[in-house]
Amino acid sequence: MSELSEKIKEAMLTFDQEKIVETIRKCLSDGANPLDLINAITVSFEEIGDMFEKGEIFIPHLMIISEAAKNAIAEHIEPLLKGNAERKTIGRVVIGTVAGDIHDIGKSIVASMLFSAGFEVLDLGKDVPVEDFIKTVKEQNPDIVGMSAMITTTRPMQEKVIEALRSHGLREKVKVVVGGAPVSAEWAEKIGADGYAENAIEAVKLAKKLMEGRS
Ligand code: B12
Repeated sequence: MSELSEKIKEAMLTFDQEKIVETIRKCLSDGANPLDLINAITVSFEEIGDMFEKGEIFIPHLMIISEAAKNAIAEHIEPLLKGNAERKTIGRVVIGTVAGDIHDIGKSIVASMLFSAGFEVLDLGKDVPVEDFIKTVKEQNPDIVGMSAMITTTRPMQEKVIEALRSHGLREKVKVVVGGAPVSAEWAEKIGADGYAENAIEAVKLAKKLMEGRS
């Protein structure tokens, strides 16, 4: 674990929201690069997730930590990413966390990074029903649909959306990218997605690559 992730994990384990937000803010004012900071937060969350799995911490703890991290990202990190954005739209993305799944921190980071890379991003939020993905694709005609799933039991919803795109005759019109903790390149291939990305930086690279050849 890097020094940055250690620092953030330590703050997270105080379960003090102000302390968590302040630590993240301070890392930035001490010169941490926003992208490194996002990576460090992700690594800290992995450790926190392991502690949760072992029964060392519980849902209320996770909720306190995730709310603080979300606030810190929205208030202090995202403005930096968006501020750097050179606004020329290179494609339109619809993104959301699949039905039954309320994890949205990673999805929102991916959405912000895509925005800052020049994509127009329509974020449908979390717990998004299959029909909402379909309706939005019909109405907004995006280039890419991105789906996040964080639980093994919600992962199959990504496949359901792809099946629904197919049955509505929309599958050939959009590229589909998937991500989230239980998602892998193998899974993406199995369900017929066009790509998988492990993190937000890779997600941007993937989205740009998928735009090649689209008009
Ligand atoms: C925070 C958290 C919560 C918070 C979520 C708050 C929020 N607003 O998001 C709360 C407390 C609400 C929560 C609830 C639950 N959680 Co939870 N949670 C986590 C935790 C600790 C961190 C997730 C996180 O935000 N990580 C930080 C972000 C930055 O990383 P990320 O999400 O992975 O996103 C990155 C990549 O995955 C990728 N990515 C993400 N989405 C997308 C989308 C696309 C298109 C692409 C290309 C890439 C991409 O890029 C992102 C940025 O780099 C994880 C542990 C873990 N290892 O992930 C457990 C974890 C996901 N939760 C888990 C569980 C079990 C639950 C609950 C079912 C618990 C319960 N019994 O109620 C509930 C689920 C409720 C529901 N119906 O959704 C399990 C899932 C286990 C499994 N294999 O299925 C995990 C893995 C913990 C564990 N080890 O047991 N949780």
